[in-house]
Amino acid sequence: MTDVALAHGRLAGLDEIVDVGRDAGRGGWSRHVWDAAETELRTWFVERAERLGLDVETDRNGNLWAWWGAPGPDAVVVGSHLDSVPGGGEMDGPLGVVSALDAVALLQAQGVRPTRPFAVVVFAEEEGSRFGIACLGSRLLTGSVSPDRVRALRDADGVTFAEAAAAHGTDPRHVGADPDRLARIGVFVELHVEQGRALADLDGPLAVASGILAHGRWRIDFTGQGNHAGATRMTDRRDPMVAAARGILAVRDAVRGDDRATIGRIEAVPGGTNVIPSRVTTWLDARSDLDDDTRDLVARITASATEAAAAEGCDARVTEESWSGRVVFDPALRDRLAAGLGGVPALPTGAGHDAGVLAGHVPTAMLFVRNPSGVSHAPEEHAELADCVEGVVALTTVLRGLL
Ligand code: HGY
Ligand code: MN
Ligand code: MN
Ligand code: MN
Repeated sequence: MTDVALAHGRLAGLDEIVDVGRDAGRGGWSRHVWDAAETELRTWFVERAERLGLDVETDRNGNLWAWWGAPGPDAVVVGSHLDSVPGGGEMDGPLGVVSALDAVALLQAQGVRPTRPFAVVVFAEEEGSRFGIACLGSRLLTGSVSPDRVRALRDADGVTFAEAAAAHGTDPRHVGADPDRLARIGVFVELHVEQGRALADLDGPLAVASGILAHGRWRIDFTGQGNHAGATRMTDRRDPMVAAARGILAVRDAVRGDDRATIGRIEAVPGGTNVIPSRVTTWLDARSDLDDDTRDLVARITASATEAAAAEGCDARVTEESWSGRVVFDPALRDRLAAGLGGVPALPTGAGHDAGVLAGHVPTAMLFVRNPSGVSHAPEEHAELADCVEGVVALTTVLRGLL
C-alpha cells in the first residue's frame, strides 16, 4: 500500500478529514451540502485530487469530478459522497471517496495509466439532510428530479437551494439534467461502508451489492387548533401533537414482513412549551423489497394517520417528497467483480446510494466494506483498518480490470 493510504491505524485520507464537521451537540458528524464542514471537505478533495495529478471540475449541479487525463466517452467513474446525516458516522460516504483516491494512488504506484477516461466523483447532497431529497446531485445529473422544484427547496433556515448553490459558485439557472456528462459514463463503481451487519455475520471483509430496497420519503402534516396550554380544557382541544403521537405508534403496526418504516424527525409549530401546537409535522422514511409493498405500506400508514387525526378533531395530509424504486444491479457486472475479487458474496442493502440512482442509466456496481456492528447513520459507525485496506485493494483490482 502507498503511504498515502495507511497511517495512524486508519486510512490516511479519513484522518485528514476526521475533525471536519464533528457535531458536539448530537455526537457524530454533521456535514451538509455547502455548509462550512462540507465546503471544507470539498476543498480537501480538490487538494488531494490535484496532488494526484487529477483535474477537478464542478458540474452544473454541484457534483465534483476529478479527471485522470482528459474527460471523454466510456469513462470509468468511481466515487461516493462527502455529506452526512445529522450526527451521523464518519465513514458513510467519505470512505468511498477516500478509497477511490487511494485506489488512484495505488494504481499510479503500480505504474498503471488509464486506457480510457477516468474520474473520481463526489455527488452532492446524497443524504438529503439539508434540502430533503436524497441523492439530489445524482438525481439532478440523471434528470430524475425537477430543477424548478429543486431550486425552490428550502433548508431549516429558509435558505433556498438556488441561494445556497449561487453562494458556492453553482449557477442555479443551470441545475438539471446533464445528458452529455451522463452519456460519458461507461461504468460507475461506488465503495461504501456496509450499513447493516451481514458481512459481520458472514465473517467476511467485502461484498458486492445485489440490489437496494425500494424507498421513499413522505411528509405527514397533522393540523389542529393552536391554543393556550393553561386556558384550554382538555375536552376543548384539537391537539395535533396527540394525533401525531397516535400516528407514529401506528407506523410500527403498519409494517409487514421485512418492511422498514421510520419517523426520524418531528416538528411542532409554533413550538412553545406553553402552546398547544397548531401543526405537527412528521417525516416518514418507508422501504420494502418491492415497489408495490412500499406503496402498500405507505397507504396503510396514511390511513392510520387520517384516523388518528380524526380521533382528535384534526386533519392529516401526506405528501410524497422523494421516491426510489427497487434497484437490481447489473448481474453480469456484479458477478464479474465478485469473481475478480475471489468470490465475495453479493448482498442486498436497505440503504440508498447514488449508485442506486446511476444504476437506472449506466452499468453500475457497489462494493461494501464490513462494519462490525452494522450501525450506521450514528457515531458508532465503523470499519476496521484491515477491512478498509482490503476495500482499497479490491477497488484497485476492480478498476485495473476496467481501465
Ligand atoms: O437514506 C439512505 O439510505 C442513504 O443513506 N441516503
Ligand atoms: Mn447514508
Ligand atoms: Mn452513503
Ligand atoms: Mn401568556
